[in-house]
Amino acid sequence: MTITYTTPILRNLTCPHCWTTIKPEEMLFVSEHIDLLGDSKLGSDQPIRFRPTRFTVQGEAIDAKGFPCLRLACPNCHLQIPRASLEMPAHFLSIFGAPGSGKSYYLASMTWEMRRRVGEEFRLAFNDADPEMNQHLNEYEEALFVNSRGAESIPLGDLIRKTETQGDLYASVNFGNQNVIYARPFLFTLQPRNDHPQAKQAENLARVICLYDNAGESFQPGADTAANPVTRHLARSRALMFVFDPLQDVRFRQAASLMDKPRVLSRQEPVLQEAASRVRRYAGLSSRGQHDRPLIVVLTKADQWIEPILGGFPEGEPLRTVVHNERRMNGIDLNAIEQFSAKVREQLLKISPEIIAAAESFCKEVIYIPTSAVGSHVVVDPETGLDRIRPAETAPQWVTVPMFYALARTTKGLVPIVGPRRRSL
Ligand SMILES: Nc1nc2c(ncn2[C@@H]2O[C@H](COP(=O)(O)OP(=O)(O)O)[C@@H](O)[C@H]2O)c(=O)[nH]1
Ligand SMILES: [Mg+2]
Ligand SMILES: [Zn+2]
Repeated sequence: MTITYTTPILRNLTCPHCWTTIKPEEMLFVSEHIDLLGDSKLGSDQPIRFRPTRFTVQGEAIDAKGFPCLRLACPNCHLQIPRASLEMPAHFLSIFGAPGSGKSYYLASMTWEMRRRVGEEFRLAFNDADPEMNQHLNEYEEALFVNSRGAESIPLGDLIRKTETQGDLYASVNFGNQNVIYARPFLFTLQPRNDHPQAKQAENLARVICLYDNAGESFQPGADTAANPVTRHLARSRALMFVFDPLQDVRFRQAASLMDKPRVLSRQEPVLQEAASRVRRYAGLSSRGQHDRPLIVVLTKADQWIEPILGGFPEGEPLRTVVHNERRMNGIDLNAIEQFSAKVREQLLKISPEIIAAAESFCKEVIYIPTSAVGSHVVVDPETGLDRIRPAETAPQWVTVPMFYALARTTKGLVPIVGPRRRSL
C-alpha cells in the first residue's frame, strides 16, 4: 500500500536538515508507542523511525506496537520534517554574522513582527510549520515581547541566552562510522489567505520558509566540515542576510560618540569573506565569481547609532497602500528601501569601507538595511554602562523590511510590489 495524503503533494522535497532530495513515498514515520525508543541514527532517547507497511483508514502509519503515527522523518538523517514540507516547496533564507552581532535577537524580533503583521497588512498566513521544531525561537520571542517581568528594567543581554554551538540548536546524527552535526532550522509556512490578490494561485505560491540561526563561531574559518556541515544552507539560500553590528566596529563607535560604553570589538568582514568562500565552494563558483542571489546586510542595534550617523530612520516604513477588492493592504516599496540603502552605504563607505568591499565582491546585488530588534526604549545603566530595557516597551524598528525585501525579490506574487518591478531571483 502507498501512503495517501489528503492535500496535493510535491513530487520531490528537500530535507531542511541534511538537504537530501526525498520522494514522498520514501519518508519515514516517527513511532508513537512509548516502548519504541532507540533510533539507529538519533540515539537511545529518540523514538524509532520506520518505513510503514500498515495504515489506519485515515492514512496514518501504524507503528510496531499498533499506534497510529503522524510525524514524518527524513530517510537519510532521520530528523523530523513537518507535514507542510510535502505540500509546499522549501524556501531557504540564511542569517549569518559574527558572534554577538544580534542574530538571535533579530530573528526573534522579525518572526514576532511577521506573525503580528502579515495577516492584516499583507493578507498572508505566516505560521509555525511545526511548533515543536520552532520551540526555541518561540521562547526567544516570548522573552522579548511577552515577558512576565514586562515592567521591570532588565539588562538587554539577559533576555535571550547565547546561541550554543552544541546542544539544543544542533542535532547530532550517527551515520555508523561518522557523527554529523546539523543546524536545526526554524520552519514557517507562508501562504496567501483567501482575500489575497493571488488567492487562486495559493497552491503554487505557498512556501515553507526555512531559517537558520547559527552560532557566530560556526562562521569562523575551518568550523564547517563534513562532520559539522552547519553552514551548508548558505549555498541553498534564495537570499542571504549578513548581520552586521556597527557597535563592534571602533570607528563606528567613534562616529556615533559611543566610546564610553562597555564594548566587544571584532572585525566582521572575515565572517563575510568566509561565507563567500563557502558559498563559492558549495555552489561551484570560481574563487572570484559573484553569487547571483541578493545579499542583505542587516545593520543591527540601530537604536544606538542611527540618530548620530543617519539622523534616524526615514518617516514611516517603506510600504505603500494598495487597494484590492475595495480594501486596503500593503505593498512593499522597493525604491524607498533602495534609496535608504544608498544613504546607509554612503556612511558605511566612510566608516567601514572593507565591509562594503567584502559584500560587493561576494554578491552582485547588495542592499543595506538598518534594524533594531528592541526599539528606542533602551536605557543605559549609569553604574554598569550596560543597556537595559523593560520588555513591555520593546518596539522593533524595520525588522520585517529585510524579510519583505527578500520575499519580494525571490518570490513572484506573494507580496505586492509598488514602483518599478524587477526581475525576481
Ligand atoms: N541596543 C541593542 N542591543 C541589541 C539589539 N539586539 C541585540 N542586542 C544586544 O546584542 C547582544 C547579542 O545579541 P544576540 O542576538 O545574542 O547575538 P548573536 O550571537 O549574533 O545571536 C544581546 O545580548 C543584546 O544585548 C538591539 O536591537 N539593540
Ligand atoms: Mg545567537
Ligand atoms: Zn535529512
